[in-house]
Amino acid sequence: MSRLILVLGDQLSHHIAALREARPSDVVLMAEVMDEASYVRHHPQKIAFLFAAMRKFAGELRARGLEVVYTRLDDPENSQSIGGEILRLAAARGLREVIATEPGEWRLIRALGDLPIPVHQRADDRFLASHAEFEAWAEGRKELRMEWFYREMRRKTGLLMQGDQPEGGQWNYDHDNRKPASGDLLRVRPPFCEPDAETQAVLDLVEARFPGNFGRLRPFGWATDRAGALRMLDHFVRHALDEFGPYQDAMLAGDPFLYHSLLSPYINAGLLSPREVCEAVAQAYARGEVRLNSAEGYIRQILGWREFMRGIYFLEGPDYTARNLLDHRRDLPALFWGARTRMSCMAEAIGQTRDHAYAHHIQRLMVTGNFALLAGIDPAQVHEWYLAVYIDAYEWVQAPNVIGMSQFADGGVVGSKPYVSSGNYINKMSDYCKGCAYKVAARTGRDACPFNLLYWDFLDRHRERFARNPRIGRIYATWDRMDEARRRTIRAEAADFLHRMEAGETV
Ligand code: FAD
Ligand code: DLZ
Ligand code: SF4
Repeated sequence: MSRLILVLGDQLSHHIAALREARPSDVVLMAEVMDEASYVRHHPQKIAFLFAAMRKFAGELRARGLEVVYTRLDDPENSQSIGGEILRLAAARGLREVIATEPGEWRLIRALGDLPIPVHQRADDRFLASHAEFEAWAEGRKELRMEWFYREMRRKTGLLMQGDQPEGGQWNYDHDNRKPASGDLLRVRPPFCEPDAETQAVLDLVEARFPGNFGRLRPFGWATDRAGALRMLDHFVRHALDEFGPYQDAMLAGDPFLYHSLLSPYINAGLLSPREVCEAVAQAYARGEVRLNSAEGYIRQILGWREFMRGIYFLEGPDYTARNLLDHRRDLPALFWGARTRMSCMAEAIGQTRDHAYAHHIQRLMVTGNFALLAGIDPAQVHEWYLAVYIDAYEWVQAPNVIGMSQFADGGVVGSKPYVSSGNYINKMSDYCKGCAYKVAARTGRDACPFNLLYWDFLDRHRERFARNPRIGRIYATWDRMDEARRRTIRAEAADFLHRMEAGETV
């Protein structure tokens, strides 16, 4: 009996569980549908990347002898939902069973489960830790901390291990990292993949169908197939990995990528496997081409953070994205959608997001995320923004990063303290403040850096919650040492800033 094999847009791997089961008589379904392309207003480059990669992957499957039914967005028969396309194909071909790989979002897991046809959702074993392994690790722990989970994963995979000991004697070399960067004319930029005819056709489609979405569609330079993604990996390992560690937290005006890998879109969509990326990095270290603090730092991001975040998303359940521990209610201001701002750090991070559908981790966490948290923005709106604007954004990874790590809306499941800072941190790690209309050294007054005002205002508002936090509580001694008049000024100026921002003034 033939079965329907479902392959979603972020499951573009020949080794994905559902495809491993495919028999010659089965029919593979891939579908471009409006439901997926519009559950948030995705950045045009994100839609174009996925549609182009889906079309090319369908071609590869056919070349391997599989029958693929591929629905294009403009197909007049398109029901515009994954469920609708499953039922349409099943009815047309008399298929009675669906084999799928578990989607990375509760919404779609439920939608598949609710269909009036049996859908067998196989475990997505691209991830190195299964749900059961993560649950077993989390069971009975008072706090879930990435570092402990990461060590388990190092032991499990043997990556950068000498027997049962970590390479070099330590698990983590971050004390050698976190340096600010300076302009370097010799820095090699990531390759730009010139779109071929198939990608051009997708770009035209996206331009016509998603005209109002935030973000520039062109120039579009992402790879859209496995061969291209492998070239990106090779380029990163050769030209950027060695410097990745020291400069992973640095930010520079006009340099959106620094030494970052830009591999997240390919890993998340299935074009690269997390394990092969980690192995390529470990091998470069073994060949003596890159320093240990860079190799370890990079592998920790994938083996540690990426797997940990996915574990949290599935452990915490479908209500996770609705959490709002700090009861933040303010609307996301227009500057997140590109309205002019005088804050040069925000203009840089949001500008490159508009142009490339990309910002690196510290920009997401310590610039835009930090601002949203300090300003008390509704985390559901912050969540929707991040899910929309980044090319690598899928709920399983984006939600724990935003609701948990960045907005502290989950009450400390992901992190033990909120990631907040005044302008000092941004000034230390970037050159943004030099070109800013505000003065980072000014704590109050007309030119005071908004991060300075909002930082103290945030801590003051949430004193009851954070004063006893062992990692942040001591900061209240500094606040208490300020005289009352200064504290009143900070509160009043922060309120004025937020008021002007809400009124749509350029801030
Ligand atoms: P690099 O700096 O080169 O890092 C290497 C790889 O490590 C990445 O490709 C990624 O696979 C992994 N990685 C690093 N940090 C994390 C992390 N915190 N969680 C999961 N994987 C990580 N990552 C996404 O893939 N999708 C998202 O939607 C996403 N949203 C984020 C939102 C916020 C507020 C924050 C703070 C982080 C978010 N991240 C997200 C994590 C991280 O910022 C991106 O993975 C990274 O910037 C991707 O660029 P890169 O490939 O150049 O990463
Ligand atoms: C993100 C996305 C978009 C924009 N479009 C499609 C699509 O048309 N068809 C499809 O199969 N998948 C798409 N995706 C990826 C899904 O939204 C993703 O599989 C789920 O969010 C689960 O991670
Ligand atoms: Fe950002 Fe403040 Fe620095 Fe301006 S002065 S770039 S607002 S941190």
